[in-house]
Amino acid sequence: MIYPQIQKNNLNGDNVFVKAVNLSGDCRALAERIFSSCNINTDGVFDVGINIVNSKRTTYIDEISKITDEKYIIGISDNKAVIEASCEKGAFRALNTLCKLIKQGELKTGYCEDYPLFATRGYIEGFYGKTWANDKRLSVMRLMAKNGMNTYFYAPKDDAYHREKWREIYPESDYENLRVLFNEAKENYLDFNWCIGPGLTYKYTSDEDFNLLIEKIKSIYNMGVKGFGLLLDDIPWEFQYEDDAKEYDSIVDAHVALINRTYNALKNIDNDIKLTVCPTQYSGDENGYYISKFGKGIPSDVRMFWTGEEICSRVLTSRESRELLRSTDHRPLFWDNYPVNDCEMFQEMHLGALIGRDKDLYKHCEGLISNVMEYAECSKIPLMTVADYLWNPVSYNPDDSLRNAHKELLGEKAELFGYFADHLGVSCLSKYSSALMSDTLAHINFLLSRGESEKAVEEFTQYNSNMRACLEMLQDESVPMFKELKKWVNKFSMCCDLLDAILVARTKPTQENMNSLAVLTEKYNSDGTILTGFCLREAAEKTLNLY
Ligand code: LTM
Repeated sequence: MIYPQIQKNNLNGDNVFVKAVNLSGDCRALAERIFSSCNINTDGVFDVGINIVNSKRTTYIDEISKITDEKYIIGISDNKAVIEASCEKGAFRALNTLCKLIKQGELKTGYCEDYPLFATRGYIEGFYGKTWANDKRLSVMRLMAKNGMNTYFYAPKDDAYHREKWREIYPESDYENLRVLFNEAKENYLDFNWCIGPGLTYKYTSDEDFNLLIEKIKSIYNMGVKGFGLLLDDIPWEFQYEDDAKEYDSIVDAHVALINRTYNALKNIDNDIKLTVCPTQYSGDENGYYISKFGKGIPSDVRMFWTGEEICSRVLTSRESRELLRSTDHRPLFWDNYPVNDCEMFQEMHLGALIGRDKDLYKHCEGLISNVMEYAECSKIPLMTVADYLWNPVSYNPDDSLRNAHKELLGEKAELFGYFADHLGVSCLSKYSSALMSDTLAHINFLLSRGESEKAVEEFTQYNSNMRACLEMLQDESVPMFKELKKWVNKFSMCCDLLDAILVARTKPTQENMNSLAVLTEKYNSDGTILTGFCLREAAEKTLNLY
């Protein structure tokens, strides 16, 4: 199985083994680039032909009654693959799929038709905390494009030039970094959106501030960017200046006026510019005065962010999307605050798969943009599941998607990594974690209840030893993801010590062993880093009938 899952997959004939390909037809340079990035040579005999055909077959999605430029069709016979798409973007998606099928040895004769169900699928660097280094940014971009995302938002809260110093033009080196990023996005068919958050100090009645805002946006436009975000989240609800309070009845009127003025100025610069905005009320009651007036007051083609019922929402529903549309005349562009782990979530590490988003959400929203963690390498895991959901939400299976993400990112280390990742599922999506550990303990409990104490101890010993092997593997800081996980690995190490001590106390319940268990429990509990959703000692002690 390849991920994201193909919509209509009839590639179910004979196996086709391909070592190298021979390119023909359209988009040769693109095909060359994709195959070489997957280490597949293009001096082989298996013919890959690309036909750019703009027809209903290659553009129309029945499920949403819409045209897309991302659809593609692949036909495979024993000596060739024929790709049909309406443009390079569709061909890009098809080539990535073909590469995955070849690399995973899953290429079979037959036919497939594929397209995304969510129109806008992407991620936003919108967190508080240390901003990502540019090489990390490029690496995440490439990965997410390969997995079918099509949109990127640049909005790091701790980029001073995005918020506090919004009036100032970027220094040369930061500007160059942005240019590199923008070019990478283009190469990977990601819509690049640069965002500005002036609301901490913006004076709504000041022409000078307005001109500075447009000048700043223009400086980014000059490198070719056409997607912009005006973010009014996390700013005061009160006016900062008396003149503003005199001019406007309420803050929402000032926001609507600013957005309309910005929209008109940008459209005068270039009609192709796309604007996305984030209201100050971006979650909660869809029928509130602010959000209703906000949505109804801004142009219909301005996209509006919405984080759901809460800032970090457990669920995102079609019901609330419909309600928001009724109240604001805008379908939400979901700013999904998962996997972000900033502010009060800083002790959590969000490695679980995306869950709790309605399967038919794509019918009622503009799309979904996932807010990432300060930890770029770790973000790749949940982001891959987001990408799978957004491409094919109907077939999306969180467990399978997560397993695939581990395999893709960690290769042969994936299986052992599962013993650690098992405990990093506590987030706004779920209070529970450690499913593998729960299952193991439940089985041990079952064995004990049948009097099979030796077998139970054996099983617990095996589990602890797998945890230890995993811990050993995680010490390897040459793996960039493991380096980011240091704080949680440290807690995991305490967890391993604790589990061993529980086992020792079970087999030799001496006072000394009991005391040592108490010390380790205290150490584990006094560390604020969050690992697992339940009390370890209690669960294990209960299981082993220690007392
Ligand atoms: O969610 C929005 C629109 N804004 C901020 C984010 O920048 C922040 O990362 C998340 C999570 O703390 N919460 C917000 O309110």
